[in-house]
Amino acid sequence: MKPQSLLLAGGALAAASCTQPKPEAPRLPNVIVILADDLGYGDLSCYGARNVRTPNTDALSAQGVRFTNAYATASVSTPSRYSLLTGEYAWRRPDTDIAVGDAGMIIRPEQYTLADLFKNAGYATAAFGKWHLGLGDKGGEQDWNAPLPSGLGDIGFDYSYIMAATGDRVPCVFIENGQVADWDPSAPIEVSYHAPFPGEPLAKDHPELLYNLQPTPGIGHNQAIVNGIGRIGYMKGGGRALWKDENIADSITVHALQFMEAHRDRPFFIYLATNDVHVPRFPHERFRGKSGMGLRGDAIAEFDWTVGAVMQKLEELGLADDTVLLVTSDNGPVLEDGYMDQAAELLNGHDPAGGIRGNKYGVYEAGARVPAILRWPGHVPVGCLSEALVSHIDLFASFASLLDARMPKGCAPDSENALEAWMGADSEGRRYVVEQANNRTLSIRTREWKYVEPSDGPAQYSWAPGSETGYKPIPQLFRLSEDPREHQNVASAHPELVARMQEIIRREREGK
Ligand code: NG6
Ligand code: CA
Repeated sequence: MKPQSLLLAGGALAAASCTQPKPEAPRLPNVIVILADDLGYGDLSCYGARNVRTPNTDALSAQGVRFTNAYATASVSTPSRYSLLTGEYAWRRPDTDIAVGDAGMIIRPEQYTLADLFKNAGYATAAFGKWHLGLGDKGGEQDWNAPLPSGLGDIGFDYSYIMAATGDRVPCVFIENGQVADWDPSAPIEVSYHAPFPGEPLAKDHPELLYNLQPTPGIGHNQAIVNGIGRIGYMKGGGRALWKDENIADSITVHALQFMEAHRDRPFFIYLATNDVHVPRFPHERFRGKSGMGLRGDAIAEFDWTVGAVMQKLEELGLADDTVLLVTSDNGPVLEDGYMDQAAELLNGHDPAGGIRGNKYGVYEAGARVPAILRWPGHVPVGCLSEALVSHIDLFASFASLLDARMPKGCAPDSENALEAWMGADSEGRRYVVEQANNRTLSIRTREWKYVEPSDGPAQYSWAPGSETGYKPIPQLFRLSEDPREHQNVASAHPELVARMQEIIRREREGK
């Protein structure tokens, strides 16, 4: 076992060791991955958040390992989730960028997924919440009023209760096991990402119907209106199946809790992808005002509630010690993301990026460096702070190792067994991590350095004012050990290092 560093109260780094407990239970543990949406590196109190309190997540950190160098594979959702669930870098495929709401299944049934891995090891498997990886055989042609011809059941999930894409994209309904939940025969659903439906009011023409949230003028979210909120895409019908944004966290969480209860007697794998804290941020009434930062901060409180509800259910079921619980995020934070929710104006000293540079969409550290906390009593050190370099890409092979499961040839090609690091026993982790930005610019993060390849993308996306992309036509190199905020591009002073980093990217692109 390698030495670990331990963070003491007050943030001081002490040269102590995390004591690694001896594994005992032979029973395979349940595994729950709670994946937040757009939750930044600094958005939890245990990562230094101000104004909002996240006691439930903080408690997990006190009982397990909290990572300071954990990475999603991308700074946006679809590629990040694709990689987590398949163990393949999303940029290897052309169709893994931010998906429209009626995209067809991006993960193909013949792919071996993380859910397949658990299912074949005898687990009950389920997915809840935000999906954003497409449904049905063919994009744009789904019949939302009938069972979808392909779905999560084909890629290893026994049960699913999901949103097809994101909260801001139609269709605004939950899909349960491949069919619209609470489908309303009196209001058949039609969805289009091309043309509006005659007679359906659009957000861009009817601001008076947007009683819950207004889109930022000139940016988008101005097509269909559902629950007094403008969306991306056109939609008709839905009736009683339409979600109410303020109830989304409850719906997702309650379904997950029910699944836990129903499968308490056998190991289960749960992929619980919250809608919090993605736009439109519209948490339930009981979280309003909790953060003093408006809707975004209150959505963080709501996210923490979900974490607490899962933990409480585990305790109730007597499973708290037999469960690996990982809490993390799909990508970094964004403030202005298309709705007038005053996320930036109300920060009041809070830094969603937790002191590092960047945001969702972009190349800098806060784009893909995310909170990650892993709890598994008796197996991972308690209250441990790990600086190991870990990436979601390795969860696949690491869980395979945990289960002692065989992986079919060719599956999860980019995933490495980093179980020791994820369990807090290896304080080094990966030699380097690959990060992908929204336009597929790749970066390499080593323990000491961060390299960003040249890119001809825009400095800012018109639809995310306030966020920087970091795309530059020149190589960027930062010495993170001295310049954690990536302020000083030292590429020209280190041509050999730049060449080496570029070579790593070239080899990764070629599949090594
Ligand atoms: C953008 C959306 C943004 C968000 C993002 C995907 C507009 C103006 N902006 O195009 O609101 O949905 O896509 O976010 O449409 S992600 O977290 O799912 O990657
Ligand atoms: Ca996201």
